[in-house]
Amino acid sequence: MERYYQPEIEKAPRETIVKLQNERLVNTVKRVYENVSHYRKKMDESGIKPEDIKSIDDLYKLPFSYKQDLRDTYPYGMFAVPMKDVVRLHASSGTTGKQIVVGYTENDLDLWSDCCARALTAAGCTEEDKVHVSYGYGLFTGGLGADAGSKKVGAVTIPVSSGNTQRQITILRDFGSTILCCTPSYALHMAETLYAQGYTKDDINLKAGIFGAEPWTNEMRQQIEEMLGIKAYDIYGLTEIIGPGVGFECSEQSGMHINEDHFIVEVIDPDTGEVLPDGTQGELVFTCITKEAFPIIRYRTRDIGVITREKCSCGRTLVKMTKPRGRTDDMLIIRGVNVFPSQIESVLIEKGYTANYQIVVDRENNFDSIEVRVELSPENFRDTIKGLDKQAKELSEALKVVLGLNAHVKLMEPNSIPRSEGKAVRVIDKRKLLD
Ligand code: DLL
Repeated sequence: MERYYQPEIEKAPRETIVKLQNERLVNTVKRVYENVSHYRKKMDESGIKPEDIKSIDDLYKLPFSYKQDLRDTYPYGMFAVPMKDVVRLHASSGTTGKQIVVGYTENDLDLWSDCCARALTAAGCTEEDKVHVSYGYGLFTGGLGADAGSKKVGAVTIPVSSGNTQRQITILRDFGSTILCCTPSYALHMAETLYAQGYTKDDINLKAGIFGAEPWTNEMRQQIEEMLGIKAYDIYGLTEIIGPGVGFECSEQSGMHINEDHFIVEVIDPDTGEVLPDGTQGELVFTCITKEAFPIIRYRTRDIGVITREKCSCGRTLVKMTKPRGRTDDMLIIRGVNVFPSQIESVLIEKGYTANYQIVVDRENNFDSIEVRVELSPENFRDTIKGLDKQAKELSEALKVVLGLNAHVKLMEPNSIPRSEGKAVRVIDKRKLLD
């Protein structure tokens, strides 16, 4: 039996959703124009006044927002309420060293937990369940987002956070977790650790998992489902919009319903910015229409996908998006952490290395690894092994500060990284992440 957390919205007739979206968009645009100088300036430059936006049909007239805007206004320049009304901050990687920061009011946290509660409920979660959250807690939105959704549903929340896989397995077994929330690669890693310890799916009590924050294939879904004896559901989101729960999968497991009463989705041609018809592949763009502290307008996610309004067997009428099919930029997601090659490059240059480097990403035993190969120049070459080891360690530590990840550093002899005649090949991603 299909469960809904807010059936009045999730199964609402199209007209109801459009009416909500129209009202909410008009209000949001007015609010950001009045309260955020960044939007006022951008709208003035494009000759758009809030009164020009009368319904969602006018959305295309508004200027896009980009990650760069968050950097330019860092840290709080795009907040639409005074700081006294902000009760939480989250952050995620920017394209260089600095993180991008987003804020939430009490109401924002509440609607975010509703979005996550819809996702959990669609995966079968009730107040009888024990939700094991292994997304990281902290500035990353995964942990606290899933946690808040579980609290709303009234389930037992087990806030394990990420890491220490042995301990995760002990908790899964001893506490009888029934729903697992983590990245799909970590779910597989946990499954393998479980079997390596001599257990099987019969030794745990899981029935479902809600996995996202990184791309994963349907083959991976099958593997996870078989090993853990569960149904594995996808969940999509990004810090700039709210965190997890922008979209979530239902029993049909064929794409994610977007919480359209809070976020308007558009698909655009990434080159021209033109809005594309439903069913066409393009870049996903979201507009927040209910958030108070950080209501971003027409945010270019860089995620490539397709949306469809075909009837879904689950009964929900909310529009569906496919699994993201890649990105229009070079962002990598490693163990759920967003990494831009430019962040690595800035560290290398700051530490006096040349820009001759290569990033090799791999996945072994469902655990992502990242190796940064960097060429030494005659000036920074130390000719003792001890000296080289020390140098590699120092660089790895500097990278960890910026990326929040352990990267293996391999120092290479001068001129040993292949030069390309065209664009430099900086990233070698050996993982197979797309179907
Ligand atoms: O990853 C939020 C999240 C947490 C989503 C937990 C789901 C579960 P960011 O760190 O800002 O936020 O990364 C956002 O991750 O633009 C996508 O490229 C990618 N991404 C998120 N969910 C999925 C998914 C969180 N289900 C970026 N499939 C997004 C593929 C995903 N990619």
